[in-house]
Amino acid sequence: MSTLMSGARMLLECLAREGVDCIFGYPGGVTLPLYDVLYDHPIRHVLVRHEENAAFAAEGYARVTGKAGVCCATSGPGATNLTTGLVDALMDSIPIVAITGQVPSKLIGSDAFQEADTFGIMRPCTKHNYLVKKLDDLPQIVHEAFYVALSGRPGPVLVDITKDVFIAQGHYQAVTAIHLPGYKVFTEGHTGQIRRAAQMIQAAERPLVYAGGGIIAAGAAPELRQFVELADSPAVNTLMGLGALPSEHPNFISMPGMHGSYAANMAMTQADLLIALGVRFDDRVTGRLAAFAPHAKVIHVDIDPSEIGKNRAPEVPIVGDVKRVLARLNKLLSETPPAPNETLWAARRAWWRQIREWKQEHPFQTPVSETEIKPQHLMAEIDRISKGQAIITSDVGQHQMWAAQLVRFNEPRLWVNSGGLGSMGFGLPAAIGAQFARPDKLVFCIAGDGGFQMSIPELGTIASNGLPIKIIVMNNGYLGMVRQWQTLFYNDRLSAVELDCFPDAEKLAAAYGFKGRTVERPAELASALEAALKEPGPYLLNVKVTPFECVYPMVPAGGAINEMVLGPPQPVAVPAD
Ligand SMILES: Cc1ncc(C[n+]2csc(CCOP(=O)(O)OP(=O)(O)O)c2C)c(N)n1
Repeated sequence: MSTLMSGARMLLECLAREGVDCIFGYPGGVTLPLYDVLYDHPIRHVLVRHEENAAFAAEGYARVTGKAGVCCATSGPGATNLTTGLVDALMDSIPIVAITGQVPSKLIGSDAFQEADTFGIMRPCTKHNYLVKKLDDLPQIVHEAFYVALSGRPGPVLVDITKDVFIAQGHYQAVTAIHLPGYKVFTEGHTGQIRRAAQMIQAAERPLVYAGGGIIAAGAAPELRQFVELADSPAVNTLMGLGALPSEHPNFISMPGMHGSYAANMAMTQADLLIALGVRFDDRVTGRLAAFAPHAKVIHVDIDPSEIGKNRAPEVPIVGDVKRVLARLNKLLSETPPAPNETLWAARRAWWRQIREWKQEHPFQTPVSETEIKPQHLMAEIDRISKGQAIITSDVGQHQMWAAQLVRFNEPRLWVNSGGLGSMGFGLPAAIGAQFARPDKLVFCIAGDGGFQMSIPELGTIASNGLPIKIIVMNNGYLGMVRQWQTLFYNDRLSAVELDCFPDAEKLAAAYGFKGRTVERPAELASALEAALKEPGPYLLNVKVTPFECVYPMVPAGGAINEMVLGPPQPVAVPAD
């Protein structure tokens, strides 16, 4: 007979069996029984400074490992504070299991102290959620939660547990099967469609692989690499897919979309076959949908059937695990080489030539000034140091786009950013989760001065755990991305975007017991970054950059992606009288 244990201990037993080694959370009244068993349990609990950051940290952990990240909050305000992080995970398909405490079951619906309808609130914020009111249900639900979070298209799952369940005593019953009749995951892909796809790939004159976060979620980077080589196709990686194909791979063009490269957007526009792999035809990628990839037939592979045809109807829809589908496509492509066809080969050569020309004509710009640090210069320096190997978490804004454009990622799960929801305040807590998951890795957090100020309390978490995160604030004195839109589309009427009071970085870091510094001269930048790296502990580097730089290329909202603005308007020469 197994040992008698409380519901709280049983929960930890379930988590341990799921391989959880660390949870990010914040305690409260109804989770007291849980925190009491955490006191001497081998699972590590990381006390963050705000529940939103527990969810973001769990995301950081999940994004760099592929395992489910776990966060925990008390009932009422604790649970509602998790919301942004869970929606963020939902938008980016990140596996999270969120545990919340709920008031005792007999008080539910009585407006009890710190009661909120967490189950109702979280319904549209999660892939699935549960309310546990009976101890006997607990193990089945917790194991199911992990299964749902990790299987198919990953996502956040919430388990709301009443206080009486935490306290009740019972025996852990091993869960031997997960049976969810309404939840089906199709992994294999349709054989006939896969064969058709292979034929179309071999017959295409201007193929283009459009690969996204689904490749990373599926662990399909090796298959993708083999596929682009066998298909002899250039490839773009979306913001969520950076690292899916190494930045230095010869077939890699770069990121497409609103701030994508000229070559990537032109290739999307001119391709005759788009091989869309684990992507969702997001509006930031497609621009004006009616004008997107106008000459292309589309093969769309995705594990989530609801993505197929949502924004663009594909000629070849394939519902399946992109790793398995690519493996089958690779087998077909290598077993049946195309018949010799000189006209087709000439067209392919011309396509590659064209892509090389586009890349050379308009690469991403990295201007360097002698008097001011340009934001692009900062990203180029971070790239030089990280060599495509460091974990880089980013907040949201201009710095995020410049980092995505200019920093190389030669492996999946190095680039950690809030893509779909674009949640400011994400970068620093995500770095905490990433560093806990990968203590062996160099972790940079790149944040704007706006987003960083949303996360300052988490410096406490970093300091108390001695996490050697290198925090780089790209400080332009503004909410830069909003300022850019006001400059370009609202006659430069800068409204509520100036951040005129930023703390002294050295003193701020010192207040938490670690080192920090501000740099503003371009000549100091490289050595300041290197000094930050040499420091064994955390480091806060506040980099003052040119305030009024805009991110280019830019596709104005509603524009087609080939209608890029490539740079700032050039001053018009005034004729002399
Ligand atoms: C929580 C949240 N609030 C507001 C926004 C809207 N927003 C997007 S970018 C941005 C400016 C970010 O400024 P900063 O952090 O300084 O970064 P920068 O753009 O200057 O690099 C704002 C306010 C958002 N994305 N998230």
